[in-house]
Amino acid sequence: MKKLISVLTLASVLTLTACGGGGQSQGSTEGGAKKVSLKIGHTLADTSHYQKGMEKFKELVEQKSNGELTLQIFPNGSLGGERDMIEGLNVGSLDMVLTSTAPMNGFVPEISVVDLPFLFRDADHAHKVFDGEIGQDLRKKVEEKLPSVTTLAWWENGFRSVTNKNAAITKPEDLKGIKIRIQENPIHSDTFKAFGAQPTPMSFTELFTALQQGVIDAQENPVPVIYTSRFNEVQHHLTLTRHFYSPSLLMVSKNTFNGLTPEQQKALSEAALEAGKYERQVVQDMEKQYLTELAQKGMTINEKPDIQPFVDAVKPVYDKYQPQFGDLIKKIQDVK
Ligand code: EAX
Repeated sequence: MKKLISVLTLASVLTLTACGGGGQSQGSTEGGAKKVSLKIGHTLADTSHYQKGMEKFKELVEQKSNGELTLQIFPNGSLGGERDMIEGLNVGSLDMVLTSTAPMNGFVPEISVVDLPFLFRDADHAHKVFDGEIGQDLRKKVEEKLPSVTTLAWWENGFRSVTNKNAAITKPEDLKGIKIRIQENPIHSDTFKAFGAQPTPMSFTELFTALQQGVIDAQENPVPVIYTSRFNEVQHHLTLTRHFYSPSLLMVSKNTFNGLTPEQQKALSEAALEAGKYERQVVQDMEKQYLTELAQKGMTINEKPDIQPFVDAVKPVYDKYQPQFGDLIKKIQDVK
């Protein structure tokens, strides 16, 4: 099995290499400047919030660079799962990636403080954290641990909630023995073990098939992901646990970034920040719209579960990770 995994990982990195990093020149603009096309990958559907944010990012990048820069967007995990793409960025075989933070744990353990359950009160609290000093410090930490990566902006995946195939989840005990797919992250694993579930770490690219084949019973993701990845076709119950806030980080390979002119770097950085604000609004809009549509498509939705028993159940998770993250946990909680 180990041999198969290493062959598959090698194949993913080679695929990324074939796509090439460092930007690809695409002739010249009318003014004679070299045009550069940048490849950017993500795992979600081409109708998702990530995709909408990237289409806005592309529009802004072209506008701010006077046509010198453009993006080629690769959705649906076509360049691999998030860990593969982070690896590709790190080895310079991919220009840019938008990834949630959970799979980054293996590269930058410090960032996983944000993956603690029930850490963020609401989206406003999360945005204040990531747009402030803490968010900047976390970006610096990523760049220290991944020296061949430049971070551009915090975007958003959203608050993650649980879906299950056969029965509604109303209290932690309902998760006892349930095989639930989680992202590759130890805090996520400890959280669902604390609920009594059997967490199965898995790349997003394998998730729909695993649900369809019954290899796993349940999964957890934000509402826009559940809708645009059609999980309602293989999951019948949604409970708005909103147990993790899932931020996303937009990153560019340093090799690519350093190959741009200062004006192009400014255009890319400004566009990333502006598109991130737009993408966050898309998440909020999609959450409202898609909850209604998921119910219309036949999902049973528990919109107001009693969260306190879930919060009480994860106290041992905080006890375990407090020594690793120290007062940063309280700093995040105290952001008003
Ligand atoms: O970042 O793996 C997941 O469940 C994530 O929500 C997805 O890849 C988007």
